[in-house]
Amino acid sequence: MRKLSIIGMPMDLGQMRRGVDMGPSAIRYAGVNERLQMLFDEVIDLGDISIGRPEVRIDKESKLRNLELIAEKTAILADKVDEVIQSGAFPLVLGGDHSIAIGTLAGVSRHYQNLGVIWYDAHGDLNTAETSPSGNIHGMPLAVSIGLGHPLLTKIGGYQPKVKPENIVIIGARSLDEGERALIKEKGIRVYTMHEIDRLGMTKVMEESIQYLQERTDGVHLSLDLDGLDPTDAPGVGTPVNGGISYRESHLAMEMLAESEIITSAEFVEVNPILDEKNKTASVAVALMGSLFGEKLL
Ligand code: 4U7
Ligand code: MN
Ligand code: MN
Ligand code: MN
Repeated sequence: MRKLSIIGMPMDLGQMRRGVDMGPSAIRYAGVNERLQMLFDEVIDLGDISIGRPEVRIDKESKLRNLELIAEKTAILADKVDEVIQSGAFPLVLGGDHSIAIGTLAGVSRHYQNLGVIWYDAHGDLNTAETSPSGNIHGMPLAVSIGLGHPLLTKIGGYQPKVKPENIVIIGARSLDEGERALIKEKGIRVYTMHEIDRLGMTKVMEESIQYLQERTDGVHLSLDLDGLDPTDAPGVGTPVNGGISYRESHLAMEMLAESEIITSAEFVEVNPILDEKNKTASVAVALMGSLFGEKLL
């Protein structure tokens, strides 16, 4: 029996633009439940994790903005994701800004010796307080997952790291900060930038990524930041970068992941309905989920 559980994580504390906390609503409004019900024996929408933060923010100058609240809320998400996996269902998390991945990965990685991660994103999200140009924690979750960053974040769940650098594949990168580039080289993280996607084509990029992860991991988490796509296809994101992955290429990538059957958990993040055009970005997210979970054209 194939089961899927949906968890909404309406958190916007990892960055400074309002609206990404409405991502889970926008994705539900775009029909995620209906779409995925066709593909699973059972889809359970667990609703949203309560963030309940006050409107006023205080630490505007911080190098780790909203650190304590993010640590508290992502730890709750980690336990929820853990519960879902224990129940035998596939966990699908709806963001929220990308800092939520700190929690998702903390929950998922308890269940795997050698968790793999596909980080589909215009950015590396490999900053620490020392390298971040913004102090926004949504630019740090991948660093946190390999054990780099503030202990309040790296130690969620009581152990670290959650993922080994060599088990990570970044796809779609085109905006990397200096410290992130250095870290990628130092740790040997596999990255397919837009250059490789243009040059090799998405088919080859996905074939290589899937083979690479199949050889060394026992489960693979897909962390899909909608800004990995080109802003013409996914305009409702807080940190758009031109020259991104196309809608079709993204579908192909999801279809190849479906065929490979390597994905064991997923999250779709950074959907911001306030910045969007008629819920286009949430609709793209739902369409990509369809392909990821095995929807066929024919
Ligand atoms: B996202 C940035 F400086 N790197 O750290 C930073 F360019 O989750 C952007 O990928 C981070 O959307 C973007 O603030 C985080 C910046
Ligand atoms: Mn991004
Ligand atoms: Mn991101
Ligand atoms: Mn973003």
